[in-house]
Amino acid sequence: MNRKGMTLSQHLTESRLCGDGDMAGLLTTLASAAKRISREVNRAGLVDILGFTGEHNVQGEAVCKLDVLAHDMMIDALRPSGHVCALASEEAEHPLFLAPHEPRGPYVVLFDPLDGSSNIDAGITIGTIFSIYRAQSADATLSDLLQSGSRQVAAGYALYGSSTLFVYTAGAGVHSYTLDAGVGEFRLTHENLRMPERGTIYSANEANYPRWCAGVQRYIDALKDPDGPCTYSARYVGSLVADFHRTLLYGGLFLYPADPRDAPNGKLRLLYEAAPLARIAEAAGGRASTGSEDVLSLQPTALHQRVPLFIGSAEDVSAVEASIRQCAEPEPVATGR
Ligand code: AHM
Ligand code: MG
Repeated sequence: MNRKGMTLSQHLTESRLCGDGDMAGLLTTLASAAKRISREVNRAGLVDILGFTGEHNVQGEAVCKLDVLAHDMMIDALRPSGHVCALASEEAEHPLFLAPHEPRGPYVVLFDPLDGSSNIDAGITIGTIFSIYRAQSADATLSDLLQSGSRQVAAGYALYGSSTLFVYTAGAGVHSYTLDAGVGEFRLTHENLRMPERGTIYSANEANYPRWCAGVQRYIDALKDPDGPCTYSARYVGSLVADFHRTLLYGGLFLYPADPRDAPNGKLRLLYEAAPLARIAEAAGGRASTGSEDVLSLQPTALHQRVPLFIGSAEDVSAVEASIRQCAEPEPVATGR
């Protein structure tokens, strides 16, 4: 049977996702929210939802009207779904714990409702990233939201670009679906995606280069060395979810290193961005690192914690880690006679 083109619900039924909750139902809920957000993103210029609200979020960033709309749509879809007991959003300072009288399920979901906000008004690709864990009990607490990325039971994203895509992993492979907007269905376009072991693209905001550590600078210099093989190209959308999706398909490295002036702990958020994408990268054969540790091994200490991020093809991530390690090691002392 040609599986390509099957609907998300058909594919979820076939995949027989196991666990003590209705993971297929939760993913369907997230896909429905993505369809609604996609519709708003598509017509954003026609209605008054471009631009800023005038507010700043917990990270001090200016909030866009579409950020708020996407956040509300995610909460409105997930809260009554019966699949979750707690939610956390990059756009909200505090998590939402469902009350006992609300329909509660075994999962907690953390999400970035609209990643790449700075691109919204220019019609450039943006997305929604989500991360799913199992809670200890329906009376979830903050510790259920602060679990290490390795404990994620599923993760994924929706991409609002030239097509609307839905990508997820629930342990067995990474699958990608394209929205057939005419009929309102996500259809399978890539099953069991594998990231190339090495790529030829690096992706970074290179304006920050002067403030990267020597190991990262040296690694990027080597990729551009005119006397080297010069096999790499640079691509940077400025929406993590879009830069990651390209890296997933074509391979290479996305990096957002720490920057002592503007982002001493990195810019990207561990729980809403780095961990879910790390989960997908690893399920597709890639890697994600802070430069010295696997992202999935980190134990979060705060909901809105940031991390440096190096994510992509396994060999590219290991190579930049090696360069960082080398530069951190003390220079060998000359031992002349
Ligand atoms: P956002 O979630 O508020 O949009 O912020 C995160 C975004 C990422 O999508 C992207 O990789 C990064 O910030 C871009 O940062 P910069 O503009 O510094 O290059
Ligand atoms: Mg983001």
